[in-house]
Amino acid sequence: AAKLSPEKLLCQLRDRVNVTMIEGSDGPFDTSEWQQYLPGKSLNETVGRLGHCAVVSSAGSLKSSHLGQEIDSHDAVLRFNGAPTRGFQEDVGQKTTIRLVNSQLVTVEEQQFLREALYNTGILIVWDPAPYHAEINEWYRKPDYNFFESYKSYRSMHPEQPFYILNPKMQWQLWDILQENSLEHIQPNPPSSGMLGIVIMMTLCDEVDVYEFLPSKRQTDICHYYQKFHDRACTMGAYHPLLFEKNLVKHINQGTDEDIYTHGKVTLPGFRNVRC
Ligand code: NCC
Repeated sequence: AAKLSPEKLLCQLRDRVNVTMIEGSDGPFDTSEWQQYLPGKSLNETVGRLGHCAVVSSAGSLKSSHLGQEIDSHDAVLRFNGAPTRGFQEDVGQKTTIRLVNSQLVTVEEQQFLREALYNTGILIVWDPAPYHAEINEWYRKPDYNFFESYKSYRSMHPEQPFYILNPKMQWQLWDILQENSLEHIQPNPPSSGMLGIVIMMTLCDEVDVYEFLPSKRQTDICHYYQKFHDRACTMGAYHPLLFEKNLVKHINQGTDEDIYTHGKVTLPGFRNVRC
């Protein structure tokens, strides 16, 4: 497979990856029960048109980065899973506009998820690994983690906080593009929360700065900036095709290599600024 030019790749991402949230009119969610739980407003209506956005990976290399002020200067900031800001503002900032969480966290760590104040800020989006190109109905019957009850509990406790379920079709549309643009065979597992979050922000924003997804000179085996846990797989990937995701993001980066080295920063255009 020959690699596409960065311009063509951006067009493929724009035209083939459908970033949508589950709505009350979608298949198994079109019941009167689900209408009570799904947000009334669409994500687009909730966030409006966003200018400059930041995506903050959870990598250990954010430690001692002093990127907090720069990150907070963006109009909107997306963070992942249980990544905290309190106590880490100097390095990661304090603004959280969107938090993307995986279904494992919502299910396995349900007690913390329902209790910790960390999750009460900003807009929540949960995603779950679906079978390859499955219809919503099939996925609904056998989700990877059955997070639906926990989702409903959270919605009952925080009815005013927007909380969306990512349409699972997106992950495989994105995976196909990753595979087509890689020379090797990629394990058939969905992209990481990091890669999904990047593409979500590219649909909402004019421009997206991504921090420490491509590691800077601070690269480390420490998994997260908020934990003392060492594992190389966090940066290189094990279950998720992280290495392939990072190669693709490097390919479409519009910033400089210097920015990657010093800030772990990549700059990507929003899809509305991509001309095909
Ligand atoms: O670790 P995690 O990811 O929450 O990190 C969020 C995203 O940041 C990027 N990252 C992280 C660490 C690192 N050293 N380099 C990075 O580039 C990745 O893009 C990553 O997606 C996930 O993707 O949802 C993941 O979630 C965790 C875990 O479930 C949550 O943190 C909740 O506790 C997974 N870890 C385990 O299951 C043990 C991880 O594999 C993927």
